[in-house]
Amino acid sequence: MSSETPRQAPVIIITGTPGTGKTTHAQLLAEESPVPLQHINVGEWVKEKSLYEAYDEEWQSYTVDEDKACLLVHHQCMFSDSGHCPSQLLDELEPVVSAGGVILDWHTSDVFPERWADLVVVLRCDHTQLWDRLEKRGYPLKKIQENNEAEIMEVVLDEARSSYASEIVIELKSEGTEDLESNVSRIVQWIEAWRRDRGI
Ligand code: DAT
Repeated sequence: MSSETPRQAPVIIITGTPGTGKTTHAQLLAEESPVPLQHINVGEWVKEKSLYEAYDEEWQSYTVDEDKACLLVHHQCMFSDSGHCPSQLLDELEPVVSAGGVILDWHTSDVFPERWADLVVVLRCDHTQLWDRLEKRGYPLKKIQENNEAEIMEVVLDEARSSYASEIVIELKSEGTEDLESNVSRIVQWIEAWRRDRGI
């Protein structure tokens, strides 16, 4: 829309299989960013806004209400292929995200409109290390296996690559504190360049 004011700060999606370090990265990035960035943990947002339908005990996951948000069944968005997400979740996020200055932290990225994202970071982790992290989280075996397989099959990376322009998708290793620090400083540099390019 022509009436939209240009963003003063970017929208960064941080995605990855659960346990790869999205929230850890998003928190550090929000602290170190040269511009204020609001960290939105989309899973928490869904819970807070009661956009979920039910809590699935077996999977220890929330099933998102299909009328209220996108229908997510065990991390698979049923509407991702059709591109028609009947989503109240997106409606709720729209005014916040379009203003810019947001980090979206979620294990899936293809439900978001392409125009939202200035940068899509896909975190990757060695699957044995991921297994340990998810075990420590107390996930049921089935859920650990499912996520582990998804990481090996590069499900989240493929999804990001097929949803966004290749030049804005970056894949980053998240296996140790050094990775965390270097990833965040790389994103900070990217934010500085993004602002310079726009004369901000
Ligand atoms: P996610 O938000 O992707 O589910 P998280 O940020 O909660 O993941 O991290 C899961 C656990 O793994 C948490 O105990 C922190 C740890 N972790 C994640 N990335 C890490 C990294 N690069 N270095 C060290 N620990 C990391």
